[in-house]
Order: sequence, then C-alpha cells, then structure tokens
Amino acid sequence: MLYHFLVPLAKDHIVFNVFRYLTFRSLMALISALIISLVIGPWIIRHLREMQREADTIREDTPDSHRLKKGTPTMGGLVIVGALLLSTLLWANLTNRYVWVVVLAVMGFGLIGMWDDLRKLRTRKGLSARTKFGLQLALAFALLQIVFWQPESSGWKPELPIPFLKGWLLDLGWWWIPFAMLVIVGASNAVNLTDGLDGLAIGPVIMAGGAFGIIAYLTGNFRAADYLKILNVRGAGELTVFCGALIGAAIGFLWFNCHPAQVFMGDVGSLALGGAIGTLAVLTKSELLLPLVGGLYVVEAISVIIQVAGYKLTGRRVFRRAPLHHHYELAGWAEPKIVVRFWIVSFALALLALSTLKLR
Ligand code: 57M
Repeated sequence: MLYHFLVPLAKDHIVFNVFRYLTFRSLMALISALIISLVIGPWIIRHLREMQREADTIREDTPDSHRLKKGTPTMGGLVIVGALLLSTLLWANLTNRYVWVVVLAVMGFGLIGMWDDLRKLRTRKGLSARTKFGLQLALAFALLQIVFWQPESSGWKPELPIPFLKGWLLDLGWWWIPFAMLVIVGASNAVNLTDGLDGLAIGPVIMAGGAFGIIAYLTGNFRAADYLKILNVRGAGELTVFCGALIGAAIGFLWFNCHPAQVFMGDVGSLALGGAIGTLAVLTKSELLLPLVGGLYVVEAISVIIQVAGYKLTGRRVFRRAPLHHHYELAGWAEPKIVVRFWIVSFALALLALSTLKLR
C-alpha cells in the first residue's frame, strides 16, 4: 500500500524513490512483520488460552513428555497469518498478480486449518481427511487459474525448469495444473505433519522464506536470471517482499513457540505456511528445488510413508514412531536437541538448493 502512496511523491522528493527498491521494501516487510507479531502475540495467546481453557490439545498416543504440554493453547498461527498479511499489504506492490496468489493461498489454507482447529477443540476430531484434502485441492486448483490464464504478453508458460540443466525446460501444458496442485497441497500437509515439537515447524519456515526470497529476487530480475541461466519470471521479484514478511512473522512466532512453547501454531498456521511455501515454489518455477528448500518437511512426510508402507508390508515398524521427530523422541533425545539438529539439516539443505542456481 505504501508503495502506491509514496513512490509518486518521488517526483518532487527524491527520498521517496527508496520505496521503489525491492530490497528496501523486503527488509521493511521483515521488520514490520516481526514487530506486529511481537505486539499482537501476547494479546492473541491470552485470548486463545481463555478460549481453550477446557480443551485438551494433546493426543492420547503421544509420548509422555508431551503430557506436560497439556493446557498449551493452539491456533497461534493466527499471529503468523496476521503479521504476514498485514506487512505484505503494507509494503508490496498490490497490482502484482503473484502477490495476490500467495496472499490468497495463505488466507485460504489458513481458513481450512482454522475450521479444522475449531472442530478439534469442540469435538476432539477435526475435519475428515477427505474433506480437508478436497478443500485444499479445490483451493489450489482455483488459485492456479490466476497463474495459468495470463495474457500472452506476460511471457509466462507452463514450463518446468530442471535444476543443474541449463536451458532445459519441460513444457507440461495442461499437466502443469495437477502437478502444481500436488506441490502446493503436498507442501501444506508436510508442514502440518512436521509441527509436532516446539519450534520444529517454524524454524525451517524462516530458512525457506530466506531461500525463496533470494530465488524470487533473482528469477524476477532479467539481468540476474540471464547471468545465472535461470528462467526469468517477470513480476516474480515482488514475492521477495512477501518472503521478507514471512521471515519476520516466523521469527516473531518463534519467540512464543520456542521450548517450552506458550502456544502451538495449529492447523491454521501449519496449513497456511505450507500452502505459502508450495505456492512460492510454483510461482518462482522452482518446484524441483522444493525437496531441498523444504527438505525437512519432505523427510518428515517420507518417514510417514515408509512407516505406513513398511507396516502394511511386514507388520513391523521401520521407525519407533513416525513422523521422524517422534522416532528420536522415543530414542531418548531431548526435545530442544531434536529441534535444533533438524534446523541445522534444514539450513544445510536450503543452502544446497541455492547453490544449484550457480551449478548449471
Ligand atoms: C499434525 N500434530 C501434532 C498442534 C500443532 C498419519 C500420521 C503421521 C498423522 C500424525 C498426526 O496426527 N499429525 C497431525 C501433528 C500435535 O500438534 C498439534 O497439531 C498442530 C499441527 N497440525 O500446531 O496444535 C502435537 O504435537 C505436539 N506439538 C508440540 N509443539 C508444537 O509447537 O509439542 C505441536 C506443536 C501437540 C503437541 O503434543 O498435541 C501431533 O503430533 O499429533 N500422527 C502423528 O504424528 C502420530 N504418529 C503416528 O501415529 N504414527 C504411526 C503411523 C500413523 C505412522 C506410527 O508411527 O506407527 C504421533 N503423534 C503424537 N505422538 N502426538 C504419535 C506420537
């Protein structure tokens, strides 16, 4: 919003020219989201605690260490979504199509998650997997129409760049839509599975926000894209502002979610954040980098697939418990140790993803 009010003033006062720069606005978006989340956090947590006084947000089959968490309110994702959207709307160029796609993704997936959270608080059982999955697929399908049906002049094509292979583009045609739906809904559910220890899911969001911020900036910058031989996606650079806000909101939430957590993010947070990360990957045409940028989420999701498949095939568990963080919990690792070590792996994978931009 500020972009539209202040850039025109640059004609008379050169100082306002700074609002043109993506780097400046992304940094301001990060700082704004951080401040907003730290300011609204205590107020929202107080209300969530009031609202959930009777609810038991801890599952029956959970490790004993989680029993102590009884009474910890969930739906703290409202802090993240609030700070993220307010800061993005404040600093981004609101005529940019991609900004609206990712903002609508956060709102849509957040609403699905909030519905699930509220049902769980009332009935201990959330939405059925079929309803939740169906809503997510329908939302992703609707959002992708905004991307797929662009004017010819935008230069956008349903092409999939292949990492490490310079100039290799896979034209998916109509298949781009189901592929992109799978990326977005998969990412949303992978973050949801990962959100099982204090700070575990939000840490890698900060890293993914940083990595996609760099990728969006380079992808949207013609000269940088040409130098790196990556696909230039006109308009994608504005997503850097959203990524700044994402990092700020995530750091702010981590202030309250670090061990011992004052609040859990809930599905309102995990589905919204996963949906945002999947959408960023699709909009910056870096879908095939997502298994690295969001590496921890992929590993956690794969651990569940291996566990269920292994159990069905052999009747025995591969891991002590899936997702993977529970395996280490039952191995006796302290919660903060699991979380920080998983963050380190996540950080290394995000750096590896960025290195592929140069290795072509
Ligand atoms: C999302 N939810 C946490 C909190 C958070 C198919 C199967 C793998 C599904 C999976 C499952 O139910 N996943 C749901 C994970 C839950 O967190 C709530 O959910 C929100 C996120 N959606 O915001 O509101 C619990 O996680 C703990 N927590 C923290 N700190 C945080 O910051 O300590 C969460 C956030 C919270 C709290 O205890 O109550 C969760 O774990 O349920 N199922 C599982 O993950 C279960 N695994 C399992 O059944 N594995 C089986 C098969 C199915 C693969 C097996 O290995 O044989 C485990 N869940 C728990 N304990 N809690 C089992 C052990």
